[in-house]
Amino acid sequence: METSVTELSPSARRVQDAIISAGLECCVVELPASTRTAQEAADAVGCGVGQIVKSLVFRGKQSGKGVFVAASGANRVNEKRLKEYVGEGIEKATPEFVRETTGFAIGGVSPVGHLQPLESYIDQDLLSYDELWAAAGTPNAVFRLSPVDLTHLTAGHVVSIA
Ligand code: 5CA
Repeated sequence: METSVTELSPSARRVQDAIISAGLECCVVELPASTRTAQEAADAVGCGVGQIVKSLVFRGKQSGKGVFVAASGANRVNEKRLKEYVGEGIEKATPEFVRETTGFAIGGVSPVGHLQPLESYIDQDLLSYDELWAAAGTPNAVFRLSPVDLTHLTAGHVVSIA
């Protein structure tokens, strides 16, 4: 029998599987509207831009390691502060490095389901909301989560980073 449930695209499926593996019940949804930017995602789900989890990747200048930051959509990451937390100079990742480490293309980078384990930081401002929304692998896939879910999924250090 036909149902209205359509399959998730492969990247969104990878995120959904990672959520399930972590023991959480958040559901990835693929929307008709673009969720490529934090503002578009907020408009699409009807929340404030501050409740959008911006998934950013940086690269350690000396070690070359990937550093993941989950920031509030309302904030700009203070790179000087991030450098102090990481303990070395950092630079914004290239789109190629983002894909290599997370497996996602910019605009759909999720906080979960990365190809490589990344040292992770969480913007403390995200903890002031009951409900957050994060990208789920594609520029129109998102999932709703709580701040506790986010800390669980990323094992990130909660820091002041705005
Ligand atoms: N899907 C939405 C939110 S649910 C989303 O992915 N938004 S985002 O803000 O998390 O991702 C876009 C981010 O990717 C931008 O804030 C920016 O920091 C980063 N980005 C955009 N273009 C580039 C680029 N050319 N190189 C590196 N990073 C980029």
